[in-house]
Amino acid sequence: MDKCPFHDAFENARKENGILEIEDQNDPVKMVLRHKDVRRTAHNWKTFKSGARPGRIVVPSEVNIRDTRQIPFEVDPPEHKEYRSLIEKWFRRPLNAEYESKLQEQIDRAVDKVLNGDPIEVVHDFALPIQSEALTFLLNVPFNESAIWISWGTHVFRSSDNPLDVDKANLLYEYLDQQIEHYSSHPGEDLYSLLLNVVFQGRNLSHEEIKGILILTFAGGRDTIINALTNTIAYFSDYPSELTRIKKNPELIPTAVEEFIRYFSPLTQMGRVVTEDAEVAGERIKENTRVSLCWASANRDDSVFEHPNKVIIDRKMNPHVGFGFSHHKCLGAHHARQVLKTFISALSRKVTKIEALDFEENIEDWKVFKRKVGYHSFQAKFNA
Ligand code: EMZ
Repeated sequence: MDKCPFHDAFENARKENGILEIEDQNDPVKMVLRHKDVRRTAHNWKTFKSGARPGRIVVPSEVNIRDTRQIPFEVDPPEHKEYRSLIEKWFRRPLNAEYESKLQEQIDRAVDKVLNGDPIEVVHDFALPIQSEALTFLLNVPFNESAIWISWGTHVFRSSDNPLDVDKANLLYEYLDQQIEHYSSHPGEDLYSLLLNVVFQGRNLSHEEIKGILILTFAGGRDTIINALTNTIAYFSDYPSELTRIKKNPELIPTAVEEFIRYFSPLTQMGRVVTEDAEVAGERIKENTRVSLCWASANRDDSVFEHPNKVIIDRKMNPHVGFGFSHHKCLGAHHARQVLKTFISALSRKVTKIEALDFEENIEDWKVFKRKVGYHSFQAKFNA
């Protein structure tokens, strides 16, 4: 039985108007819902910019809780490309065989630990540690650092009672200030040292720029990966036969990963600020207002995906936008894909059955739409 479905929250609005407006801290957002419009709008950075006031393109807006610009995602071309090229090679390291085997060892160990038959809480005691431990490989810093990050919980700007938590954000900021300081006198083979030494427009990066890149590295791949891992568990608890199918046909893992990213769409949307009066999906959009690219809606567009509300793990054509689209496409995508692939591989090799016992859904509620992004908690039992 489908106990853990992820419904399409936008079907009617996408078919009827293609645009859905939400209120967000007196700075409304016109969400772009159709796959074609999302891609077109993402391409057009001159009219729909990312380099606005820091925090404004995020929904909910973070302008009231931070001043630091996250780089490269809050920067437009041509500077965007210059920043991105400094770190692109580093973010391709997850494709190396050595990185893959380190991940596999880590995730195999995590899965072995839950196989004793006792129920566990997946979000905090399984997905969060896996995400944080894997992040040590992306930064290439000591494994033990993950213990600190785990203590911050599932999101760096949100806590259970506050969606925009300044105190929490400051934990990360202070931590990064210390780390940048530390590595400036102890250079090594890590991401901090790389950033401290690169040359950008004939100079070194400033502390603030380095921090902006690191905040994004910590924040962007956190709740998104945690939700993707938990949701995958939820899916296999409903469809154990699909896990068996993958066990018999591990070559299905890459298409299964893409399909989960499409179906779960861990990031609902990302905003842009409009630089001149424009029109999207027949709707007039005024200068200096906000639009958003709704990845979650585009990924269920039936003019692009056949049976969009079904998980088809061997889906052939899958032009999903779960990692964004165009020049701002997710820099951490290689890492995220490897984590998910390794995770599914470990589950399929080691687990026969996942029993969902109890859970609390995490619903984004914007009044005009409600969307399930994952779980606040998920109790489950794993049988070897
Ligand atoms: C921002 C964003 C990046 C934002 C790709 O997404 O992730 C959100 O979780 C953060 O709150 O600041 O980093």
